[in-house]
Amino acid sequence: MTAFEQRVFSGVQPTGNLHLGNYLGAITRFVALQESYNCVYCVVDLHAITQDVGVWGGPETLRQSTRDVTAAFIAAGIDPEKHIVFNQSQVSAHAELAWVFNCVARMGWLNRMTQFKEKAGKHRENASVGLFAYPNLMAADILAYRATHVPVGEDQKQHLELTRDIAQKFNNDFAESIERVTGEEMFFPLTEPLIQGPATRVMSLRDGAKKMSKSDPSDASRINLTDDADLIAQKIRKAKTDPEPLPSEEAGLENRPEATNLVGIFAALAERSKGDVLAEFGGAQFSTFKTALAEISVERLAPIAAEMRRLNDDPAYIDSVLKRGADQARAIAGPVYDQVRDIVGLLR
Ligand code: AQP
Repeated sequence: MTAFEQRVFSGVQPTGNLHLGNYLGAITRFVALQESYNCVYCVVDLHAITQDVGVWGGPETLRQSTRDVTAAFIAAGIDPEKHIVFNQSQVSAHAELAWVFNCVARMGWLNRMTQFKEKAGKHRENASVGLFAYPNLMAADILAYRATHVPVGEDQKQHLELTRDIAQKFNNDFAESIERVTGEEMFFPLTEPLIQGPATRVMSLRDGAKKMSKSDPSDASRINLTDDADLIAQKIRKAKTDPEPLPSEEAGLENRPEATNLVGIFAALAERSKGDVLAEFGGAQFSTFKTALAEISVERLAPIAAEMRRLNDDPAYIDSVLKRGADQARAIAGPVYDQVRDIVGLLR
């Protein structure tokens, strides 16, 4: 059995304001994993442009959003001195390997992807080819580093399964060549998703059935990392709830999506279990709970927003982090892609 070096990879799109869902579902996990793994964290700008230019805002906005996500990574506690932080388009192996994977993945596999269905909506024929092939690029992002673990929110689970299918098909299709070139049985690992914690799927504040998302037209549906204390308190005060008081046990949250969401957010921010939160707030009205939730949200997010503002005043520093990270990323992904060329038979 081939032994792979343990490595974490994950990415965030620069498509707009980062929100509490991105923070709790992904970025806090990224920070925690730095203790035990070598990590590669990427601002996936090539993914951002798969949507209409109106969604990601055009060249100036994309440059700014790429720096904003980098600033959020650093402000939340990712250490670019110890781990790799860069933007995807600076490392050409991502796009090159994605092409090879376009030829490995099957149309039928991609046709099943629910994110494409949601994002393309009723205008499937008008969606970009890039949006359809997005999961192949995501597989290339991960496998260019032969990453063994990927921390993501629940919404990315299906894409991670596709990444494993692509790795497996590549390993099978080219088994003899892999053995000849590398002396190993497998070239790509079957990457494990890390979907952990009480907030792997943070829902919209306006609709407990929809995930909190950067591209939701209603700003009131999400808490942005850069919202100030007053705005956070106002959005939480107006968050949709039901008329019942909070239950004292988790079972009482059944069929109460908005209550489940708010309790999950509180638990994640306070680093407590939902049961523990309900033991404290069971029987309370939402008004009381919302005041406590606003307090803890501000306590956790305000220092990050302040640090993001400080970093954003120095774009040259952010760009230098991304450049150094890209050099380090290239040193790993370049040789992996060169081996892929040898395995597939692309002369170099
Ligand atoms: N609501 C969420 N709850 C928990 N985790 C979430 N993530 C996104 N939304 C939630 C996780 O954040 C990471 C980065 O996501 P992304 O920017 O690459 O793309 P996305 O999943 O498409 O996020 P958005 O906010 O919904 O962006 P748009 O609106 O641009 O599509 C991922 O690990 C994701 O799981």
